[in-house]
Amino acid sequence: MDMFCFQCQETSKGTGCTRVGVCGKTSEVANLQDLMIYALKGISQLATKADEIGLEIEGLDRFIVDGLFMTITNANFDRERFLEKIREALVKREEIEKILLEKNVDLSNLSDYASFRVNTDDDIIYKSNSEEVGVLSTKDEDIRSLRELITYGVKGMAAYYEHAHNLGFENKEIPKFMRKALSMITDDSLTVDELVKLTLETGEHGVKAMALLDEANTTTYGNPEITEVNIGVRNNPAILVSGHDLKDLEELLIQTQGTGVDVYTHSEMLPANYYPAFKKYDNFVGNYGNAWWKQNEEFEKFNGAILFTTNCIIPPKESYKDRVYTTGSSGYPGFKHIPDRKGDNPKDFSEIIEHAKRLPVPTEIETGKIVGGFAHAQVFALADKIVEAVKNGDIKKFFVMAGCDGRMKSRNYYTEFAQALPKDTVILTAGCAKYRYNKLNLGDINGIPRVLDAGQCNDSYSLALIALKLKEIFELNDINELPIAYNIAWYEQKAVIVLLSLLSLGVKNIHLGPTLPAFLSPNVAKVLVDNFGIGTIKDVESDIEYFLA
Ligand code: SF4
Ligand code: SF3
Repeated sequence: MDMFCFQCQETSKGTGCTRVGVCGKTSEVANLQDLMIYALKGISQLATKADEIGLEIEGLDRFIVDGLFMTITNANFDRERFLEKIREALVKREEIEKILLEKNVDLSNLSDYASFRVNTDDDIIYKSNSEEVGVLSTKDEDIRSLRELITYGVKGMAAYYEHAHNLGFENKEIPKFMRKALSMITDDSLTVDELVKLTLETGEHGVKAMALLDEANTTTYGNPEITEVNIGVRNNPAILVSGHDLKDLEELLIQTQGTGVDVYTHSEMLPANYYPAFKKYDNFVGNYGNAWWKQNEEFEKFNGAILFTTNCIIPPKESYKDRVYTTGSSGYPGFKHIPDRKGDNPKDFSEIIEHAKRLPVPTEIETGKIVGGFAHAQVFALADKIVEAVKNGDIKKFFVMAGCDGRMKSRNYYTEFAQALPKDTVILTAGCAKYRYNKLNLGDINGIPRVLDAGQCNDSYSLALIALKLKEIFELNDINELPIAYNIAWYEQKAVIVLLSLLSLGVKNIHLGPTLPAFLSPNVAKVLVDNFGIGTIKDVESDIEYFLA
């Protein structure tokens, strides 16, 4: 075994990637990511000591959040960036140690997480390969399962927090919880019950992180509104923006004004089209293509420059790899990386803009429009209409089908499921899962589209707010009494925090597919089934029958 990773839905054989990632991650990078997490756990052990005496370590929140985000599936494949970040982690650790010693905190019994030393790159690689660093170092499979469930939830939380932080929004409680959780999962004395409790607490903080991001996005860019998004192309050179970071998109839109370069969204950046603040840019054309896993084909045809602000990156084809750029936590060896902001100054996108000018215009792959923008404020504005349709029986049920898309054939299920749903049902979606059914023209009910897209996976919070609002309007005691079924598709770790957040809000009977996570041990899966009614998908016909029963 050269590596071990089972954090995403496409893990090899449904059990774990052991030679190379199905995602294209090399064993070397996988092990460096493990060491990155290991170092962050050590930093968190020390930082929680600082938290206990009310000491704030400057820049630490950002450092941990960014380190976690870099290890999310398909975010960063760049060995050099991990080596650099691990070196920085050790410097950070020493800084914290020094501060704690000055305050006479006892550091005589530090764990290996908080005290391991590496001097050269060879040392780092050697350490990253050692048995104590990886996931399998926890021998008890239930403890391992809960530790990883919490780690992946915290990674998802970090992604949400980073976007909010980029817009100048903070809630110190969230990174403090991340440190506490990362530190607690290194504690061998914790029981399964205590870890289950920590898992639920992770969900509670997931809700807080999503609420913070929602506040950051809507305060900065306005509330998403119903929008027809163009999916065709114009005749100018262009940049295609993927990933989830709205601040990066905004700065790029400002810097491309008047340059003759158009900007399009790809995959999870599509919902940027729904924000009022971005509509004023006349070079912001619309969306090109589909979910992340189709990028090989679509980037080739786009012809222009491509910018990744976050996941999901897949190993590139020769035909386009020299015109791809990354920024933020994302990275890939050979792609140019656009450095972070310095203070209040925006990122400098001039190189990618100049590059785009020299490239051919995009090849049209489809024409027409898709409709979205049904985040909470827009849905609340339509509440009367929706409530009336529910009361008079025109809408019988809502299906939350949020989450991720992926390349496995079994995901055709979601297209077939959407097509087979009775005409008196409405799909509530968020995340790149939508690409399985957002171009199907499923019609409307009294003018309400049958697919309501709230936005990115990051906007799943909207779906929870919509459910809570309906509960209030219908004067119900329990969110589970609503005519809402949850059939969620997952792929990476942001979907894990969405799931834990929904559980913490009391949502039951969520179906998760196309398969249950490999990191759930049978006993941990049983806890989720017994307490929350979590299930997985079977086939379209019997699942629809089940949900409508
Ligand atoms: Fe395998 Fe997924 Fe881990 Fe990539 S992220 S190595 S595909 S489990
Ligand atoms: Fe998609 Fe990667 Fe998860 Fe943001 S972009 S939902 S998979």
